[in-house]
Order: sequence, then structure tokens, then C-alpha cells
Amino acid sequence: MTMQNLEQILPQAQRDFAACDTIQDLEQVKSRYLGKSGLLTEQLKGLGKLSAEERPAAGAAINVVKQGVEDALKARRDAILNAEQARQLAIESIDVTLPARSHGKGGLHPVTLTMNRLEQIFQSIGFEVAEGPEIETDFYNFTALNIPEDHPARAMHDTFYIDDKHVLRTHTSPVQVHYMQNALKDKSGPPLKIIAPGRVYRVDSDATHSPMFHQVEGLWVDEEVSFANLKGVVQDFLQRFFERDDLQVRFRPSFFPFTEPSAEMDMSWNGGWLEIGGCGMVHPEVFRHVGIDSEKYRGFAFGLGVERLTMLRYGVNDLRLFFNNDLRFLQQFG
Ligand code: 2U9
Repeated sequence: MTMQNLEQILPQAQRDFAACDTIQDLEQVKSRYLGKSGLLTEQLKGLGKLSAEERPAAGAAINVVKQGVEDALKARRDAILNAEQARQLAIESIDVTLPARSHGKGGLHPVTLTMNRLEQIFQSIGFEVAEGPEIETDFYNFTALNIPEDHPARAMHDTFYIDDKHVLRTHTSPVQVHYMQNALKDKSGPPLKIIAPGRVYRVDSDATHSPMFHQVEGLWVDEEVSFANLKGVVQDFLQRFFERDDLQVRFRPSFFPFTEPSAEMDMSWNGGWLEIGGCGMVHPEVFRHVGIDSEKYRGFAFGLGVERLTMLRYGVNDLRLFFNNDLRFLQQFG
């Protein structure tokens, strides 16, 4: 090879290196210059053909070029690696100025809001909150409440049967039956003063009935409790629940198997009367079933529908809105 050729090697290598965008390409091109039969290796091999006088200068010239090629190679390799790193950093970069992704805020269901509110009010006047299973035996849901088998009163509650002996509770009254039994067992009462809020089930479904709904029942058992106390408790509760000090309560005679006497409760509302629940003095048969001496103790009980309380408080006119899970409805109860 001539000196002319040698001088062309470095600029040519620089152009070839510059055309490489990846390390792999660069390694390929490198072998074209510095590999076993690369251009510079061939130049060095050619030294043997020169005379002893020419050889040192020619060798030195080749080494200068070789050093230049190696420097150009290193510079290009660094540039490619830097560019790759910059690209990677750009991909992985996080824009910390972006607004945060918000989590949709949940809220409590209006019926739950009412349950919380009524529990709070009753607790403030000395009632304990009692709970129990939603699947009940025939005894707790019916028999203990003076609703014997084949009694027409069972037809009043259109019952979901699990099997011969088990039902979805049709009211929360079985909770009070359990509670009275336990209070006798551990001698914590009577007296006892509880509310039983919770889900109940009846085979009934139309504009004003849902197969699952909520009740709150109250029970106060002591030696001297009266219908007058019942009226006071219910009126106090309703006045506080609806935030109306002038709210009145009236009773109309009625019938329930588990209370005697029994009454329907109305409350004053917009100049008229609105039926709001039922109540009565606990029937002696109920006390007999749980083992409370009805000669010594008496009690009053009442029941209120929680969906009804919720509809009146918030002005909801269709029961089905509570169960459709339409966010446009639910979001109004932040
Ligand atoms: C025991 C003894 C007696 C609870 C009572 C009612 C009357 C009543 C209804 C109100 C609206 C059900 O949700 S509703 O349809 N309830 O009319 N509830 S007396 O009496 C009891 C409870 C427990 C041991």
C-alpha cells in the first residue's frame, strides 16, 4: 500500500464510524480497520517488504494513523453509549409537575347514614345496639314471638325459607329474643334497653316494597315501664331525628302477635299525620318463651322502617332509588 492510501484511512474510518448508530454496527466497522485482515493490519504486514531504511518512518506513520483510528473509534463508542443512555433516561423520566390521578371519593349509602344517625340518637338516651344473624331458626323468628306454626300471622310475613327450620329473618325481633335469653344467662338483665337495627327480608317487591329492607326495633324491659314511656322515647327520637321540636306522635289501636296492647304510630308531618311504625307492650307469651317473669317485668317494643325514615328525611319519593345503585342518586348524600 502506498502513503496515499494510508492518508485516506483515517478520514474514511471517521466517516464510517460516524455512520454507525449502534455499538454492534461499530464493532463490525472496527474490524474492517483493526481486525486480523483490516486495512491497518494489512499496512503493518506490508512493512516487511520495505527496505531497512524506509521501515522506521513508514512504521511510525502507520502507527500515527492507527492511533487516530483507535481514538476516533473510542470517541464514537462514547457518543453512542451517551446517546443510548440519554434515550433511556428520556423514556423513564417522570413529569413530577403532572396533576395527581385522583381516587374517586366514596360515600355512605343514605340508608347507612340513617342507621348511623338513629344508633347515635338511641345510644344517647341509654339504648344499647344489639345485632344478630340474618338467617334465623323458626323458633327465634316466629315461635318465640308468639307466632305459632300454622298461625295465620305467619302468612303476614311472606317468608324466604332456607329449609324447613331456617328462614331469612322477616323482622329484627329475633335479635331481642337472643338478647333477653343471654341477659338472663349472664344475669346482666333485666332491666335491659336495646335497639336492633338491621336487614330483614320478605317476599315482596313493588314500587313501595323491597325483598330486603331495614328495620330498627326497640325494646325496654324493666319492672315499671309503660306506654307513656314508649310514647316519650319514640317522640324524643323522632323529634331529634327530623330536627323538629314540635313533632307530635299519636297511637292508633292495632294488632301484633308479639305485643299486647298494640298500636300503630303516626307522626305529625306537614299539617297531617303519617304512619311511621308499630309498637306495643311485650306479650306475656314472648316473656314466657325466653324465661322472663311477666308478673315481675314488663316491656315495650316498637318497630320503624329505616328506608321510610330515610325517604322522609331526605325527600326521596321512590324506594327503588335506594337499590338501583345509580351514582347520580347516591352522590347527593356526600
Ligand atoms: C320483641 C317483642 C316485640 C317490635 C314491633 C312493630 C310493632 C312494627 C313494623 C314497623 C315498620 C315493621 O319495618 S316495618 O314494616 N314493626 O309494627 N314492631 S311491635 O316488637 C317486638 C320486638 C321484639 C321481643
